[in-house]
Amino acid sequence: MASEKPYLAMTCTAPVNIAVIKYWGKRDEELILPINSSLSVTLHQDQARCQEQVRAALPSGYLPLPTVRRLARKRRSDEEEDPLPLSLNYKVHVASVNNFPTAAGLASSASGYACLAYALARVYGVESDLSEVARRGSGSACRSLYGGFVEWQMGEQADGKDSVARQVAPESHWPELRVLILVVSAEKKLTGSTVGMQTSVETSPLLRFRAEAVVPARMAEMIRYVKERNFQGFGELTMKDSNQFHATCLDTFPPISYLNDTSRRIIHLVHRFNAHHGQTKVAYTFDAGPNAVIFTLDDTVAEFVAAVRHSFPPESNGDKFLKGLPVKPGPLSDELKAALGMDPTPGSIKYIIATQVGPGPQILDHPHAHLLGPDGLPKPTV
Ligand code: 2P0
Repeated sequence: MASEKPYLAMTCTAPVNIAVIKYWGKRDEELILPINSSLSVTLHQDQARCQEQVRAALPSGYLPLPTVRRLARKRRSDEEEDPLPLSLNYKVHVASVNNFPTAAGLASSASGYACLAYALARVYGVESDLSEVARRGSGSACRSLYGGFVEWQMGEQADGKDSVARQVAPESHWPELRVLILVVSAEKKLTGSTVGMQTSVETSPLLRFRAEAVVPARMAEMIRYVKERNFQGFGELTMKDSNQFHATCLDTFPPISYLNDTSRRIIHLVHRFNAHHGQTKVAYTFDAGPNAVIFTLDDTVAEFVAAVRHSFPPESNGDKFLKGLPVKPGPLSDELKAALGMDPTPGSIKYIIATQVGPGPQILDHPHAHLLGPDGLPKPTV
């Protein structure tokens, strides 16, 4: 073993992001270039993040991401002297863990590839935009490179150089915004995103119409709502875009359906809740699965969680039903109960994760954060 050789190690974390204008469909499968731009909210890493350690050692072989190798080479040739004791021929070891349950249905590939791109770039001293590296792991991963509110511009160039993520507003921009993940089901989905969107591109005329005629205006509108912190506009457009994405799934042939009965009951609950208040106080969005992500403001969280508990009472885990940020027991008026007009379905929501908007990837430099042992293999706890 080449243990005398110096090596560099880096431990980083990257967040999960939730799209409010959805990405669905590629114009280039190889470069992972989308047919429309998309916009997401980065979730706080206290509740959902991927942590990875990348360790370069043991000369020979390859780097797993050709793009990083290319960027690193470019950087080397730009400099006269190489300050890093690192050869591009070193192998790398990668260890990766998530702090959120797989059952939460959150996009683990987005946080995982963003984390890998970020950590590799730190090890290899790459300082250029990492959108391309993360994107080529998983399209939506490029949006996890930034905190706050992030757009992935589809770009126009055939080589994808202008298909990049950029921050629209930082995580401090809208401190009242809250996110609730309603975990519905732990079942594995029938259709994966990559194959699902491929079939949609091939067969759905609605998806083409959406990409060409709907999303460009929606992107501009959504960016304006975020900048203005306009929850009415933000919430309504978030729900409409989620619904249109699921409509394109149904328009796909054979059809794809990611929502289940509980998802549809959540949609109903949100609309009844908003109708009772005479305004959009809560908004839902669903990705390629049945779990709901709810956006609301801090003054509405307690009442909405009470409405969810009333309509979807926990079966046996009452004390563990709510995870993440603390939520005070909320009031639920008889008028609101009556307005919801739903017979309770116990156990159909497994638990709720309460979180908020958060920052982009971080470097963890304390030794406890390391996932790989001195032999380059994962520590037993990983
Ligand atoms: C999104 N989704 O914008 C959309 C909404 C799911 C529904 O991005 O094939 O894992 O690796 O580029 O990024 C999920 O797709 O797919 C996704 P690939 P990805 O978040």
